[in-house]
Amino acid sequence: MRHCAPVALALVALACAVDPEPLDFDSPDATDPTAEGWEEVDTDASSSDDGDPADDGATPGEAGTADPDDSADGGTPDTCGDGTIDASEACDSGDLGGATCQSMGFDGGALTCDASCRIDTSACVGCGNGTIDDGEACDGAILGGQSCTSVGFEDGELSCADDCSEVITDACTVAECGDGVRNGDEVCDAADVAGATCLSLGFASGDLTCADDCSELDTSACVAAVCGDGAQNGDEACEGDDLGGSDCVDAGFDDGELGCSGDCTFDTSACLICQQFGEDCRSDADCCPGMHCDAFFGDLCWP
Ligand SMILES: [Ca+2]
Ligand SMILES: [Ca+2]
Ligand SMILES: [Ca+2]
Ligand SMILES: [Ca+2]
Repeated sequence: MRHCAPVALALVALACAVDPEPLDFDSPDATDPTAEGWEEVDTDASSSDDGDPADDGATPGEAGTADPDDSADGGTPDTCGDGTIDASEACDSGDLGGATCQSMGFDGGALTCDASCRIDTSACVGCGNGTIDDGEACDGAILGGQSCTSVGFEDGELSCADDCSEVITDACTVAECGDGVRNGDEVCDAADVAGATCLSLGFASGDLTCADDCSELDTSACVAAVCGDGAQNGDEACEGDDLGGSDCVDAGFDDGELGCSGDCTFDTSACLICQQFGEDCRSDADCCPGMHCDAFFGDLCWP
């Protein structure tokens, strides 16, 4: 008997003296490896012995009878893996102390005991196991890829019902024109004009706003670009000295001075088609300003 070995001699005597007790395990009830069996054993252990030495058969249930004795001794360390549920253990190996997935609140599945003698519900099936089982809409934080937006809302936090039967949309929000946030099908909402400005829309200045029904941007307060307002804006290529950063090369020429006409289009009359540094030439006139046609270098434009 395992429980006899580790205890002190005197205790061995006691334990062994008590051993005959498990007679009860021979009865139909006692063969049940359930919590009831435990209680019976306790009672047995405290009662005097029946004087039945024939009952030393080492069944798993019987091994369990040693634990109450051990804890009473206070001298035997609990050992996870010995098949006996000690005081500090919720289970041991195949002995789950009568617990089942159902008793742990699940619908079914296989309850097991982990290597640290703790109940392992990972193979249980039902609400709360962190897996969406058949018949469940979700399970805890596991929403199966669903979100407020996927179920028809615009924003917010989707959650799962306590019984896993459905997702909870209480914290989801709907798009509403006037809430100041561009959501749903809205083009804009109040001051949220999707990053656009009067300038980005081709106007000279002004404040861009949003239509009351959020369906479109309101440019009524934008100031139209006018050729003559002193700035290159709107569809204008240029205005006055404001060439919008362009030069003759941008306009397709080799060099020269780009200008702006009175109608805000480019004036390229001072732009030049000419040979640039290192290009062939026949006379100085072929070369762009600042260079001459150098015979020494084989008739190439040269500074
Ligand atoms: Ca144990
Ligand atoms: Ca589940
Ligand atoms: Ca809105
Ligand atoms: Ca202008």
